[in-house]
Amino acid sequence: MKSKSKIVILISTFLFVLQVISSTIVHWKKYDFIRQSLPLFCKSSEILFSGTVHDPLECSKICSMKHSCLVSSFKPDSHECIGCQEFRIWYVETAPTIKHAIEPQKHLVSLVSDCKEILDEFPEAESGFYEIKLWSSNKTLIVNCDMETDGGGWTIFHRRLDGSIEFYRNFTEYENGFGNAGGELWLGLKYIQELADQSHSELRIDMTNYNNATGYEIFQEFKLTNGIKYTLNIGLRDASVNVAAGLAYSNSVPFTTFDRDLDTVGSRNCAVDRHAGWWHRSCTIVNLNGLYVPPGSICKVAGAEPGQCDHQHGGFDGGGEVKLRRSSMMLRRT
Ligand SMILES: [Ca+2]
Repeated sequence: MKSKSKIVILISTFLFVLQVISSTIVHWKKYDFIRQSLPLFCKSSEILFSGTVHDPLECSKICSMKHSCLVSSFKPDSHECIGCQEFRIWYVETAPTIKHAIEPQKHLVSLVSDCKEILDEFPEAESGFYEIKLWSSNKTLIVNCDMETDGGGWTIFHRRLDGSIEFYRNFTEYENGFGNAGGELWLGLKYIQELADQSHSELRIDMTNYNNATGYEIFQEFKLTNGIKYTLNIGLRDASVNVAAGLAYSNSVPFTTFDRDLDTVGSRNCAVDRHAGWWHRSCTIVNLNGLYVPPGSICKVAGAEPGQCDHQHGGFDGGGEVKLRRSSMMLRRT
């Protein structure tokens, strides 16, 4: 009897472990995700099933059993569960550092082309990190979407926060991008150009100085033209701006880096003078890619004259002499 009990216990244990393992496999197989407050993310035409279930695992299991179900979603407060036939949007994470958060989902393919499309389809979408697929190249990118400022739908392509990323880079780096969506970022000229080429877009730049005063400029048309010259084309400055940062001075100007001089100054390279790849004319008023200089630090790069600070991360009402703590640039289809 004893040995029979042992066998029963062993079999029961084995079955239990097997169930746990298979549950775990099922749980991850369909890349299910849990939403705390937002509506479940799949378009109504793509909903395969919906209903109330006990927990996310049950939701995932139902999806796993249906061949055409690509992703399931569970809402903890109402216990709603849906399965989608087509994966549309992957909401990544709102954490400031996203590297680990996005790793498990990297293989997922989403079909939204920018933050504006996300907001159009899901008006309650929150600011955060989303995977998008660019409309022409089909390149997938993780982008940071601002869904709050002035109605939201902004795709952020430039951001300075803390000086953690070096912005004195060559043309190839400016073309392909550097930094990351969760921190300091330059998305890349070729991607910015493609995003802006999708339709009419507006451009917004935001700045915060070291007194924590904020300012912004908006331009009604934004394009990067002339192929790999990435010439800045911005339309009229929106009347709602609250600072005159001076980006309009760079209008119709190609992008210059220290290894690719397209500015209008024959005797020198503005990217070297201003320590930044930028749309330098001769040279610039606002310098959002310049040297990050916290308060108390000396604004000094090799070759600069003593007291010369126009190579710093600067630009506010009145121009680049004002040090900036933060800045961002973003675009939105109109
Ligand atoms: Ca030059």
